[in-house]
Amino acid sequence: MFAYLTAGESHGPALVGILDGIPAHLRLDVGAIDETLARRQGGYGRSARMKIERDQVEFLAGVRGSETLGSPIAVVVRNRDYLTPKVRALMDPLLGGGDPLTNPRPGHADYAGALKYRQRDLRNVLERASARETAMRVCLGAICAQLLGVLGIVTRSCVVRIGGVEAAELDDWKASDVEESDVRCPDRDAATRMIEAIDEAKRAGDTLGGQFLVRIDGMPVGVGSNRQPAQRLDGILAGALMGMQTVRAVEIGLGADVAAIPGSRAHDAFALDGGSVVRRTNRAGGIEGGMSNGEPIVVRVSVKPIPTLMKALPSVNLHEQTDAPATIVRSDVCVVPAAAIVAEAMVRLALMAPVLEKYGGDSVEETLDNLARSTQAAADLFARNLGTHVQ
Ligand code: EPS
Repeated sequence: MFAYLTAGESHGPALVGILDGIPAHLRLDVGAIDETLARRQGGYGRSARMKIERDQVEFLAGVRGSETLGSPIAVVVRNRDYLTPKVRALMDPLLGGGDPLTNPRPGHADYAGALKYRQRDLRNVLERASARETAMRVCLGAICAQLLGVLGIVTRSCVVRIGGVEAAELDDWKASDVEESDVRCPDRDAATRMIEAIDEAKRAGDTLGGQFLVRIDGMPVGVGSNRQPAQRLDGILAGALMGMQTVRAVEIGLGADVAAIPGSRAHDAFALDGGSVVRRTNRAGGIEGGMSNGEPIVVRVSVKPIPTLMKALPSVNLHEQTDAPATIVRSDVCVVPAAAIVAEAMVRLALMAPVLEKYGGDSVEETLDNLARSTQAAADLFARNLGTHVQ
């Protein structure tokens, strides 16, 4: 029903993506896709590579006159770095070559990938493992955002920790406060300290990880399913987010904190407010029984410090079988703000299958009709039930 694929090496000619299952008649705002791509390139602590790249989407298929056709969508984002003769000589798909990289970086895909694919040049592993590839995920996710937006489903993120600096607790935040911050943190005081921490890490040749929240508003009740483990919405979201290069932990609602508190403080009591059933808390983070429950979905994601350190970690030269520092390649000091943007994309991509499973539709109009009918039916069901009780 819905699928996507990406391909592309960090320093190859381009990143490409295919998105299959987007209904017909979605009017695309291409400027908004490019803006999202630019957002991923931003954030304090990125590498000099970001001055080279200016990611922009080009459509190859599935779109005509800025509207989706219902056929598979194919897109490309070109790597500007590839235009450099030195990079081209390394990475040309037919003629590329060069001295092998031999010293794996602890924490990176280098070592496991070399053994798995029997590659004597670590470059053949790291080119795909590089987070450059996330530009295409963000591109495809930005297309999905436009369909989800039509359905009223909006995903946002904000950074809440970089290294040892934590932002104040927050339930919600203003998107503009996030956009104005170089580290995508709405707590200004914490943001200043985060930037200082990144500067300090840079001076020390080190890197920093952190944490961000992803929040989905407008999700109708009943997306996802308790039918089978693979259909649970929490599992689907966690799997998608763990599918990012840097992610080490995903928590929903109270997350790991539920382990330490009694049931009386771990759940969200029901109450009646006028004719509506309401919750005063959202400890479950918007998902119960593997299904959306109508509350905002709130996910906390932890990412590791990236593994390329300018003050290289101890490693070995795999060719010479000698001790040697890990390979140093140009790298970022902190990718937490960028990772938050990638996480938004992963969430949007992950939501597509369960949302389309529930509402379906070959055209956006049909999907909207199905959503409206389903929402009305849910409201009617509750009213009828009350009626039956009264009789
Ligand atoms: C990356 C190393 C750096 C980052 C890159 C990810 O690239 P380079 O080696 O070309 O300087 O800038 O991230 C991106 C290119 C990007 O678009 O996010 C790595 O080793 O993972």
